[in-house]
Parts: sequence; C-alpha cells; structure tokens
Amino acid sequence: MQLTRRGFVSGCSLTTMAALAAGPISSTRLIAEAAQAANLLKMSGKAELVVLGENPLVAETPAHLLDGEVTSTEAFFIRNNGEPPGPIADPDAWMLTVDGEVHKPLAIRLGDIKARFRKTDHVLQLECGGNGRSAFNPKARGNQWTVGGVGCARWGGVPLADVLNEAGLKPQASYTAHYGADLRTDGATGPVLSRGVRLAKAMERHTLLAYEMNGKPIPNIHGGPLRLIVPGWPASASHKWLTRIWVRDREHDGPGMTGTSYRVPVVPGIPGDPNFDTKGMRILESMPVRSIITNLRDGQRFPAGTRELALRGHAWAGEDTVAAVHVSADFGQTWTQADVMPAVNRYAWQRWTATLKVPTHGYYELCVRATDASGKSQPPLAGFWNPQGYGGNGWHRVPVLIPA
Ligand SMILES: Nc1nc2c(c(=O)[nH]1)N[C@H]1C(S)=C(S)[C@@H](COP(=O)(O)O)O[C@H]1N2
Ligand SMILES: [Mo]
Repeated sequence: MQLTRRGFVSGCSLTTMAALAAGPISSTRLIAEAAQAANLLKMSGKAELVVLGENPLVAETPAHLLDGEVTSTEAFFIRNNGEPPGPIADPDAWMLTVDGEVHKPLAIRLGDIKARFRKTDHVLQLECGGNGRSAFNPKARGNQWTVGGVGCARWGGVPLADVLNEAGLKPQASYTAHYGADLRTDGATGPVLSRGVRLAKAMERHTLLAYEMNGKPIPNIHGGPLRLIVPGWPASASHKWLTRIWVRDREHDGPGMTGTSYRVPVVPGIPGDPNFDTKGMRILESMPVRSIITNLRDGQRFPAGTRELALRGHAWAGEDTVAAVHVSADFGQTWTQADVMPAVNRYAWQRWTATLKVPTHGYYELCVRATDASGKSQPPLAGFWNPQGYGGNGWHRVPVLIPA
C-alpha cells in the first residue's frame, strides 16, 4: 500500500493526494472518490461546496472554507432529506404548532414569536450525525461526508424553553417530536424526517427556535423562516422549515428515530455484518470530539526549504468542551500540543493554533486530534462501525508537499 502511495506521489496529482489521504490510515481511498470532489455546488448565495448528493441536495464544506471563527451563510453545509418548501411570501405568517403533553396547545405565527418572546443569539456548532462517515471501512450507508458536515454560525431566535413553558408542560412530558414543511422526494405523503430530543435538551437555553442566521433571516435552503437549532447533537434534530413540535410522554419514534438511524453501538458489532444487531444500539445524542485543520488546502505545496508549518483550525466536542488539541506530521508517532482558545460561548467551536516542525522535504499528511474535557481523544480512524456510519471521528489528515 505504501508503495502504491509513493507511486502516485511521484506522479504527483494533488487531487490524488487528497483522495488517498482522506481515508482511514489502514486503507487507501479509490481514485473514483476524487471525482466526487470535482462536483462543486453552483447556487446563488452559496460557496462552491462539494456536492455529495443532488436529489435531495447534500453538500459539504471543504475544510479550508471553515477557517473563519463564525461560518458564513455562504459556506455553511447543506443537508436536505427531501424537497424544501418553495420561497415563503410572508415569513411572519409562518405557523408553528405546539401540542401533545402541554396544558395549552399553541398555534403561533412567527411574527408573534418575534413579538412576544425575548430574542437571544449565540454562535452554535451544528454537525451532521454522519460527518466523517467516509472514513468507515467497510463503507457505511449514506452520504459520504469527509469532515465538512459542520458549521458554526451565529443563530438568533428565542429559546425553545420559553415557548414550551408558555404552552405549559404536563408532568409526563419527556420528549419532543419535530415536523417540517419539506416534502418527500419519492412522492409519498408523511414526514421526510421527524426526530426529537429528550426534554432536558429541548429546555436547555441554547436550544433555539431560530429565525436568524448570521444576523439575517434564515435563507430557505437552511430551513427559513423558522428552524430548530439543537447544538452539539446530530444536526438532524435541528429541524428546518419547522411547523410542529409534538411534546410526547416517551421517546419519539418518527422517521429517523428507529432501526439503525442516528444510532451507535453500545455493544460493538462486526464491521459490515449484514445482520448487525440494532437492539445493541443507542440514539446518538452528544456528538463526539472532533478537530479540523482549516488554514491549508488538501494537496497544498509549500515553498522549498519550509521546515516549520503554522497550523490553525477548530475543535469541538458536542455537549462537552475541548481540553487539548495535538498535531502530528508522522502519522501520530509524535505529537505537538496546540494552543486552544476557549469558546466564545457554550456550544461554539474552539480555535486552535500550532507550529509543527518537519525534518525533511517531501510528502506529509498533517494530522490533528482533539481531546475532550472527559479525557476522550479522537481515534486515528472511524471506529465502532455501524450500518449508517455515525460517530466516526477519526483524525483529520491533510496531505501536503514540500518540494526539495
Ligand atoms: N425539515 C428538515 N429538517 C432537517 C433536515 C431535513 O431534511 N428536513 N435535515 C437535517 C439534517 S440531517 C441536517 S445535518 C441539518 C442540516 O442543516 P443545514 O442544511 O442548514 O446545514 O438539517 C436537519 N434538519
Ligand atoms: Mo444530518
């Protein structure tokens, strides 16, 4: 495998370098996957994201476009499971229903939400539950995210808790169920996706009924005029085009809550097992710790003679905070500690910076791994294989070349 890799590097196609490096260390990626990287999004108001799926539209952000402290709306990744509703003529007339285990069911217009509840905003990281999926071996089912199914925008809206309190929670209220206005692409009726969260998470002050993204009304593609933001948990809980919150007395069982959806193994199963035991799985709640290098491009060439590299990126850890970040130029044989900044607010990602020395010219894969405050570090590859590939948080590796 190493021989093959050296063979490609001497031919030195940078795209090939990137494709090889993005996979797990134990296996090289196929060149065909590099072709996927060539399919760039062309959409007004959006950057050239890497399209992973066309119908429904799914597009991830190349790590080098995530360098800003706050992710711009243009650069933010897109994950649709269905067909978004068309443009909304009168956003303030958008209706949200809150029903189920509440004393006073609500049917409230967005205009009234804005007028009656106190607005708040935070910088909040949102990460697709499948981010990192492409590193699973054997391949897991679903969109082959590398590391760009994440963004950290400023979201404005009202705490969901304030609206749930207005409806008055009954003692048996224990879980939410989310519904939106998007349509299934197969023409069938019923929700495209309907996930929910435990009540404690729904009541957390950073869980928002959001109507602003980076200071402007949320664009249609990102779930405007009204969406949920449930930071630190799989972004599938952050329902777009939100029309209804059903408060339930038990764990929700809508599309996306059962089987192998958004679940990770409690009892580790055999990778690729067609009879993978779904009973030994739990719903993925907090996302695991992850870090990315954002100031380099895949395949970047440095000036000849470079022996010291300035690296920069972000790290985050779902519900937790990041305690340490380390970088390596030798596949983890040695690590250099990075400086890690505190988050600007809870659930924002954390900036890290590091200087990394390399001994010679040549081909390097710069690796980064973060450790959360509970002491858990990113493994080198995506572990705990599961059929739909959740929770894969292997190191981010960026191939670079330092000419002789
Ligand atoms: N109504 C609705 N909400 C949704 C989805 C969807 O398909 N429909 N996709 C979810 C998933 S899986 C993700 S990762 C995020 C993506 O949000 P974004 O497109 O704004 O990045 O939205 C979530 N909310
Ligand atoms: Mo997602």
